[in-house]
Amino acid sequence: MTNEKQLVGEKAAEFIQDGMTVGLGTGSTAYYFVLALAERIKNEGLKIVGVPTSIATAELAQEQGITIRSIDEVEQLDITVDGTDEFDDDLNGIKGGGGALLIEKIVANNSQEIIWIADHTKKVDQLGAFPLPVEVITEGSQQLLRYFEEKGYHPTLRLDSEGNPYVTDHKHYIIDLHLEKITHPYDLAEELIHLVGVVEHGLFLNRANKVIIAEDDAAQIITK
Ligand code: ABF
Repeated sequence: MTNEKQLVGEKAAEFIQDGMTVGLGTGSTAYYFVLALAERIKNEGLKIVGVPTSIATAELAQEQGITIRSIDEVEQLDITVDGTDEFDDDLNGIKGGGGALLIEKIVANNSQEIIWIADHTKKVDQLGAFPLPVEVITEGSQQLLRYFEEKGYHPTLRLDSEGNPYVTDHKHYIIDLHLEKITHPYDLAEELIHLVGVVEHGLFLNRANKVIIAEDDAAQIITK
């Protein structure tokens, strides 16, 4: 059985051209993209600047010999390749299962093209089965939990492996909303982003241009 994550990661690396500035995603699928990109850089002498979306990806890219810059050290990105937790037919998605949604969204917002790479389990008819991550500052996070509880959003404060609150690269907490179904994602995104204490949420709406997904052991490209 082909490793779907590897298949789509390697396919995405084929879209990268010499001289590009490339957003490097986070997660176990983006891992394979970074490896495949590093291989192309080595074998073809490509001049690439990578902009990582997390500390973990920055470390991986450096280990692999990829030149990296922060988002503020580059003008604009040509392509960002990233994983996703869910995506629907409109190529709207939920991201942030890996805790990197804030920089992922900043990098995505500054990219000409966004390609998501996903195994077949990520394609859904309707967003929401995957808990929606909401990145919040630590101060007031209990108040936000109560607010989401009262709204019936079934919130949980994300914990780390030791049972302590999970802390993002930028020292925030994440509240996951177990909504099951998200019927009006644009309305929900609008509500969340205006709550005091919310830094960002994992609804990535109208951003991805392509999704590369593995189907029958082959990489399929879905475009909007
Ligand atoms: C990342 O890709 C995160 O936003 C998302 O959680 C992750 C998907 O993880 P994986 O590729 O490991 O399934 O961008």
